[in-house]
Amino acid sequence: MIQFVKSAAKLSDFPQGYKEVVFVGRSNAGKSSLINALYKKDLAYTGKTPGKTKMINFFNNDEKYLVVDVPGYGFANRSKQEAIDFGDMMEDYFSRDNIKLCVMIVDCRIGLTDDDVNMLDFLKQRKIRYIIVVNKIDKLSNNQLMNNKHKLFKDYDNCIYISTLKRTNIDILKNDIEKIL
Ligand SMILES: Nc1nc2c(ncn2[C@@H]2O[C@H](COP(=O)(O)OP(=O)(O)OP(=O)(O)O)[C@@H](O)[C@H]2O)c(=O)[nH]1
Ligand SMILES: [Mg+2]
Repeated sequence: MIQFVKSAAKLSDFPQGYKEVVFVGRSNAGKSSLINALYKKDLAYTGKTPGKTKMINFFNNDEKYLVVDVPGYGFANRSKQEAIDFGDMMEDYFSRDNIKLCVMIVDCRIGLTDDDVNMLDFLKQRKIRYIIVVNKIDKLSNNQLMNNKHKLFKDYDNCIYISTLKRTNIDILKNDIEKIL
């Protein structure tokens, strides 16, 4: 069973003692929707407007590991103060050593943004395992998707292509996550 633990914004409030899988990506890429598809309907807040997730949300999966939903980066409407807080919060979050896997969600129509690439560099440097999840494939025809695979994702070999909406490849991804944790 999966259960909400808490929302937190600073180091001293983050839960301790569990392994974690964290879902990162551009605002609106579908992080919270994917968590709901993988674990339980209506667990995390989702929405059409970017910036839905504001704090870091922790969910406990069967006492085995925590599932972590974070706000998206690249959210343009953030105020300056909010942007600073966001940076501090993420820095605090990633300063801990219990993060076993980072699932990066990317929109199949957009590809990896500079923020995504920076994040990947950071993960490699910290030796944190990651999976790149290319989401919203229901929005493209097979031809368009093929094209984007060649154009946008050719440099990234460990991608899994999914649709959260249609549940395409959700079970495969879940299996991959559980294997690592
Ligand atoms: N068509 C389609 N829409 C999707 C898919 N996954 C997510 N969405 C939609 O994308 C929008 C954003 O989803 P969220 O899950 O809230 O995105 P997020 O990455 O958590 O966004 P922030 O919390 O703002 O960082 C919602 O309107 C979702 O319904 C998908 O696979 N296909
Ligand atoms: Mg969200």
